[in-house]
Amino acid sequence: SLNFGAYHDLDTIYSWIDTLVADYPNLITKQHIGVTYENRPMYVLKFSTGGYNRPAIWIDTGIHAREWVTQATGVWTANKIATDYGTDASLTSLLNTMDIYILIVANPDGYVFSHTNDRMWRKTRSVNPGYACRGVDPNRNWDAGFGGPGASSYPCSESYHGPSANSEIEVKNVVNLIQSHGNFKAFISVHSYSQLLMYPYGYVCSSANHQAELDSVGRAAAQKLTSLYGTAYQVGSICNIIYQASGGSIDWSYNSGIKYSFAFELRDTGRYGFILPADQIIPTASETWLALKHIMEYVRDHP
Ligand code: 0X9
Ligand code: ZN
Repeated sequence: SLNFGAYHDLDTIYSWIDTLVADYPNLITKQHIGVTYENRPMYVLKFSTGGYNRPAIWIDTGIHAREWVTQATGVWTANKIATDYGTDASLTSLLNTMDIYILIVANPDGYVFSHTNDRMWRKTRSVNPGYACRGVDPNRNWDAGFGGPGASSYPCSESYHGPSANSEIEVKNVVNLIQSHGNFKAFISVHSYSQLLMYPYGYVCSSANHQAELDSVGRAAAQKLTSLYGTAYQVGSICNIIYQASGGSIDWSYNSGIKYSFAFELRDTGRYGFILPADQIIPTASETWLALKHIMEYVRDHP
């Protein structure tokens, strides 16, 4: 089986997804949500014990290609849910009333490019007409303050917002799934690095309506995370604890009515940055799981 303490390329992750689904056919299905700019498939894993369109949790990893510890954490987390269902009482009760969706590689074209050409690639791989440089920042492309402060209109910028909201098919595929489902209660987007747990807003620096509740849930989640290895986390709104950034996914999900919208920045704080040594994958995923579980349990208990 897969070595969870190593980084893997897209083909390896995609084949592993098939073996996981085959090993847990009563719990996991693979949904094809569309293709990328370069025509690669995008797959979401759905963890469900039945029912119809149950209230659901969304988790995406790897929207920024070079943030490799996030795709690796997505793999570890999917395996953790599969193996803990039926033995961990809390996760089991959660999955008896809710579904969990995980998109492990949210930016497949960028992820492949980060393996084959440029380890530091961040964006999508779409062509910018009239420019030699490719790609849009897929976390500036959502329909939430699109094109505002904290995004660039210059196509060669690392934070280029793209020609229009949802111009990136990888973003549009997720938007379509979330909207057609219509019953997501939490939306969690996983990035690296900086050790932060954030909630809306990023496109403005004013407080979200549910700021107090999101802050207390976030603080409790971060406390659980820290309890495992002492990893320090900061909690706050995107604008307050990182920087103003428009067109971000969790601002879009929050404004779409998904109250429990959070973004993580996983390890570390800059010693290795995006090139986090593989021996930190399992510790990172393990501590993050405690925070994810706290958020999911809170959502389950506050319907
Ligand atoms: O700039 C970003 O998109 C994120 N930082 S990163 O270094 N991973 O690129 C922070 C964005 C906060 N999250 C959302 N707006 N969803
Ligand atoms: Zn990122």
